[in-house]
Amino acid sequence: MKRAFSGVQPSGVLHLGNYFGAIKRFTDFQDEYDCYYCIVDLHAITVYQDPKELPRLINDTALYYLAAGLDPEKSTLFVQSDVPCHAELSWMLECVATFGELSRMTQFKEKSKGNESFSSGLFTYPVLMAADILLYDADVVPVGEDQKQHVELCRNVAQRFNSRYGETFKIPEAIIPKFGARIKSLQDPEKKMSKSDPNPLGYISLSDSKDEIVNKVRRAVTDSGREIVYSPEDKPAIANLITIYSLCTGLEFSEIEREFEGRGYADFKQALADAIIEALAPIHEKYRRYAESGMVATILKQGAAKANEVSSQVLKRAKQRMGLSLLADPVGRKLR
Ligand code: ATP
Ligand code: LTN
Repeated sequence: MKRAFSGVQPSGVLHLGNYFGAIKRFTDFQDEYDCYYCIVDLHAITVYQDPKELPRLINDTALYYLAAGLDPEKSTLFVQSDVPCHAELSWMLECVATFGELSRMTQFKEKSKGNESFSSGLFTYPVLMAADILLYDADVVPVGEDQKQHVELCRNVAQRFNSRYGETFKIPEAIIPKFGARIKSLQDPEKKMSKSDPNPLGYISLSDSKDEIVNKVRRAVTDSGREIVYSPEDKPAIANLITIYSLCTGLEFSEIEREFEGRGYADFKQALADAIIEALAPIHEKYRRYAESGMVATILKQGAAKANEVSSQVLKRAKQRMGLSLLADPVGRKLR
């Protein structure tokens, strides 16, 4: 069975972009792939996280993975900091990745912009992400559009490692959805919907109540004119809302245009709010059931045990290739 790996940061409450661009799709891979899904808390601390809040955010992210349909019988769900190999391989790969290639990462440029002081972890963040993926010999990495460049960096670093030290890592491939790979902010269709948006009107979080959803959709920015047509160049705000409506209802863009022909933005927004509420209802229900069951800690513990088992083998291989850890692996011993 081929392997899939992906991760989500526990850096805030998950939103519709995380859901349609990532975690909903994770569940689509469960039957065909051996899946590893990680709550990347070590990535989250590249910007300050309140230590009193972080455990709650980690638990909540796990609950949303499960509520979105992740089946712990089929997929391995775990927390990154419970598996020490991630940090260890990350250091080894930092010695292979170059300063130049890390400096070109758009996410780093965006997140560091205007900040006088940011952590060095924010800069080396993509190397830790490469370690996450490579430790599981992943074939595919389902992510949203914004992570494509990071997966590309992972491929480059893995190839460089392989050519320098001998065949060690499998070269993974990013799987980006055709639609919903970049859901935009409801307040600014130039920006992606983001958990770190200081304005909560920009995103619909998976925990929003019906009233909050109605209010956010009603206040979402629109374009000039009043037609509901999918035209991302001329009408980026409406195109974003149509995309969300399509993802919630399963309707094609042309069907949506036909449904709202001759009707204005107000009608469309009402229907969109209803569609989002309907799409999120089963998630809320499942979230509640998992939260009440108290099963999350056990699921994460079992996940970490499995992840430790798999990743330690790959780490051992990489260390041996690099000539490290002679105590654990005497010279000449074949690991594969
Ligand atoms: P932040 O904006 O605070 O950096 P985030 O909302 O981008 O966080 P991540 O944990 O970094 O969340 O991303 C988790 C997954 O969700 C990734 O695969 C990412 O590509 C995807 N994703 C994030 N935002 C969007 C979006 N607006 N549209 C589609 N996919 C998204
Ligand atoms: N960088 C990603 C989260 C992430 C990830 C990964 C995604 C960390 N490690 C490995 C896929 C595979 C983000 O910010 N969304």
